[in-house]
Amino acid sequence: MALQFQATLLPSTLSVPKMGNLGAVVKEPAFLSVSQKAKKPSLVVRAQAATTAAPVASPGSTTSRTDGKKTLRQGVVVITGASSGLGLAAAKALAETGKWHVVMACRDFLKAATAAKAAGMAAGSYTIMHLDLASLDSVRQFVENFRRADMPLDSLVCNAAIYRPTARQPTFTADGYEMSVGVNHLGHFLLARLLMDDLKKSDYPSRRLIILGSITGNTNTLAGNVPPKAGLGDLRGLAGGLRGQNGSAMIDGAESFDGAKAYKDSKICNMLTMQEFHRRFHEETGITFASLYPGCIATTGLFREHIPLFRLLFPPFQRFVTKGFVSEAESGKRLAQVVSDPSLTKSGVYWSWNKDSASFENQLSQEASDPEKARKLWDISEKLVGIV
Ligand code: LMG
Ligand code: NDP
Ligand code: PMR
Repeated sequence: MALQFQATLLPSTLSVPKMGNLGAVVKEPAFLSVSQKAKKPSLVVRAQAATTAAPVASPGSTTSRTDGKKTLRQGVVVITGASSGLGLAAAKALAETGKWHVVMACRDFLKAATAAKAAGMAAGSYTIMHLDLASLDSVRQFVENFRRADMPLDSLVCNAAIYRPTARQPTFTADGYEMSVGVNHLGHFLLARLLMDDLKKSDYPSRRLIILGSITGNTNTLAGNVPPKAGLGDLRGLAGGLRGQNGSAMIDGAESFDGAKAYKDSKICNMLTMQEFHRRFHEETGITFASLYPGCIATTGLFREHIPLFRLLFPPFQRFVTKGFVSEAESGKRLAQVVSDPSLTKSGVYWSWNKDSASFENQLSQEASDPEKARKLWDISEKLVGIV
């Protein structure tokens, strides 16, 4: 019944998904998911029924070969912030292997659809679902929608981020938390906590939860010593709710807001969170938890709020002076490796790459590997996102 309803509304270029309980998907009005095959995404959104075209081997089902051997089914990976930069490049790299169906979890639906198409991602190799990490309601809604789509979850990549280097005043998420930490850490913290149940259920041989870190959050490096330096202090600002007015918008409780520091602090939170997940869940679940510094991808949208002179000089500076520059395509391959390379199954690791683009286990700074701080961060974050 629901199926027929959809068929009459969707353009003929859309095919019906073959990955589970479609009826449940169709019933949900807020479900924003579009197939790349849709020629007119707006029509699809209005129809409120679109989901992905069927992947070649439908995710979730183990395909049998004629010789009787079982083939590994297509994995399903959710990547947040896959509408640009690293997330888009990794989505493309993974989708191109044919081994992965990519769920692009993005706040700007049409931007994501356009970006995927412009990147040349094959129709049917991905699904776009709405996720705004600046709203905890949206995070919960995303999880509900993802479950309704009836796909397994084999890997989750917490990649989205914002960086507000020139902001003099804090801005706040829907829940009233300072935006950089709210989006980069708290939104992802809730998402990852909720989706742990789904990762646990997956029968995929190597399930992974990956959270992006960065060199600039690590003060054991030169880059991490460029002012303003990251530092969470005793987390008093976070414990106070990062509200700004009658307290601090900064995690360490500092009086004045510093957008660049807030971003770097959020990256420490990302790296601490990965390790705390590892300590709490790896042994019990076998899930691999990892973080990484993919290199300096100086051309991405991350620097969109920086002054034009910075945006002009930063790429050549990184390319020729620090030599830490990496292209979006190369960084995408690196992240794809952390998602799917059979040799990168070690949990609790912060991956980096050397000049020959070979991965290695990197050392985190003292603060970014402090287990006591990680536990405290976990407890406070649970309260802030409403998990008790
Ligand atoms: C802040 O300024 C802003 O105030 C803030 O709003 C925010 O935007 C933030 O991180 C973002 O930046 C940073 C500012 C301060 O840095 C600059 O942008 C200055 C640029 C000066 C350029 C000179 C470089 C010369 C190279 C020429 C190449 C041309 C291209 C230039 C392009 C520039 C793009 C960046 O920075 C400073 O205060 C300058 C001091 C920086 C020194 C940092 C190094 C400290 C090293 C300490 C050593 C510690 C030892 C660590 C041990 C490691 C062991 C492995
Ligand atoms: P981009 O700005 O290109 O990509 C960030 C993505 O996050 C975009 O898709 C953006 O969506 C999305 N996003 C931002 N806010 C939200 C939100 N509220 N809800 C959902 N999605 C959101 O940056 P990068 O690709 O450079 O960054 C990706 C990751 O890599 C980040 O975690 C960053 O910290 C990390 N990293 C980047 C480095 C670099 O040199 N660039 C170095 C080290 C780490 P939209 O397209 O709608 O804006
Ligand atoms: Mg940094 C020595 C190597 C090195 C590397 C690998 C980076 C990466 N940076 C390095 C050095 C320097 N940077 C030096 C010497 C300076 C002073 C001139 C410098 C400056 C600088 C600025 C102003 N760098 C920056 C900024 C930013 O605004 C970026 C930032 O901090 O974003 C939070 C940034 C970065 N440098 C990097 C990387 C990877 C970034 C940005 C992205 C990130 O950490 O996610």
